[in-house]
Amino acid sequence: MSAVSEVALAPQEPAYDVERVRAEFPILAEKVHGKPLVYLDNAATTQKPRAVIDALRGYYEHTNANIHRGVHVLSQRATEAYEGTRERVRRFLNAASAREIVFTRGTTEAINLVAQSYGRSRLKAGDEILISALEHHSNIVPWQLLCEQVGAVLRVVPIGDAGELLFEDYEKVLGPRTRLVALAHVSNALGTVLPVRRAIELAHAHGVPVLLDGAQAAAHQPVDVRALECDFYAFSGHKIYGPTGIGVLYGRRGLLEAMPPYQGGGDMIRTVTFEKSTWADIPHKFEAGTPNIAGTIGLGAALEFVERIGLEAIAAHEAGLLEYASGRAAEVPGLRIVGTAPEKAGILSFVLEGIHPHDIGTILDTQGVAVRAGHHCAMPVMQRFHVPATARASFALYNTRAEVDALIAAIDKAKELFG
Ligand code: 7TS
Repeated sequence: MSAVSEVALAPQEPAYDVERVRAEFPILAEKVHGKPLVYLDNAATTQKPRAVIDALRGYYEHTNANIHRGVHVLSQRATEAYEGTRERVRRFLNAASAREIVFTRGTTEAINLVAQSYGRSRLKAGDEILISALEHHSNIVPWQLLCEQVGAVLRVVPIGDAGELLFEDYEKVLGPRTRLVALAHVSNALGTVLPVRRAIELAHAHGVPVLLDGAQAAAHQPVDVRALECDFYAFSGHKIYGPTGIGVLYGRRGLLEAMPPYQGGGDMIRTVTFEKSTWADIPHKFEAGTPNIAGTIGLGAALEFVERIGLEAIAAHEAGLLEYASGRAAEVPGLRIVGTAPEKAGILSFVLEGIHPHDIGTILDTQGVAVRAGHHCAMPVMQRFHVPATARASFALYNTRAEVDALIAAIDKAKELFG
């Protein structure tokens, strides 16, 4: 067969089949207050596909054992599955080596690890850590703790009225005392996608390493740590259709090797005597104690699931939803969208004139629509926009335009009730 006819006979790339995707998530069939569940709180956590639920069940039914220590079959199976997931994460992030992948409890623990290991061993009084004004608390507070411990200074790059990073200010704040830059890849409160590639380039020109908080990015766009050239990248399993209690820290090999352990205990040592202990190689040096083995295997299943659908396709689907939702929301009198940066991920934060966001959240719930209402663990963002809180709809690969319509109908209902 000639190459030409092969192309001609190749099946059409199937369009994104959201109903098929939805069928993989048992929870989406739930009713809430007698109404079909419309789950739009995906930035808080995502629902789990059958593949992940089955992987967890399969692990406990056929594999369960501790890893890295048993000579018996189950322990070998568990170790293979655990380390196999590390390799899968490496591929997912396009890291150079599986040794650069550290399993943590989540994004929060990954950032604390970098602050306490890298930061505490390298930063001194007067050194500066640079973050942005749109960070989640977990990319603020660990640095504040570090600053208290070593006398370093936290510098904050402001954001504009659309929720965009003010890059000129970033260039100004980045200075001779900057020792580390820590930025969200995507803002959880506003949806802003930060210009991280440019930010990294500039930081590196100053010899400053960069940590990216990828909690809101990893499930919604392809992430390539080598193309980004970031030094650390953190994300959470539960926001990418995997279990809670498992997350990832990617760190450049040279940096991780030079860093002291974060926690001490079993599995992270090479030798122990009462006088002195020595450490295992990376990444085990950073994985003290029995890890979340089941969660890791569940994360592996989640990444496989996401890769099967494809992050490009997911990103396109969610961009379509955001565009549709933003258009519909703009038509609602009294509704103000908070976060209108030109580069946005599928997050729609809003306030309604005369109705507190918590009341919006409660009324939406009565209609089966789950959103988050509050400060989204980003209090400085609320202060920046002079709101106590926002209501936030956040989209995932299984959401539909009909669900956006349900959201808008529920908002109309809230307005009706509050007159
Ligand atoms: N960074 C960002 C940008 C986040 O959105 C979150 C969680 C975290 C870090 C922390 O992740 P964890 O898995 O370690 O808790 N964000 C949210 C949210 O927006 N609503 O609930 C949790």
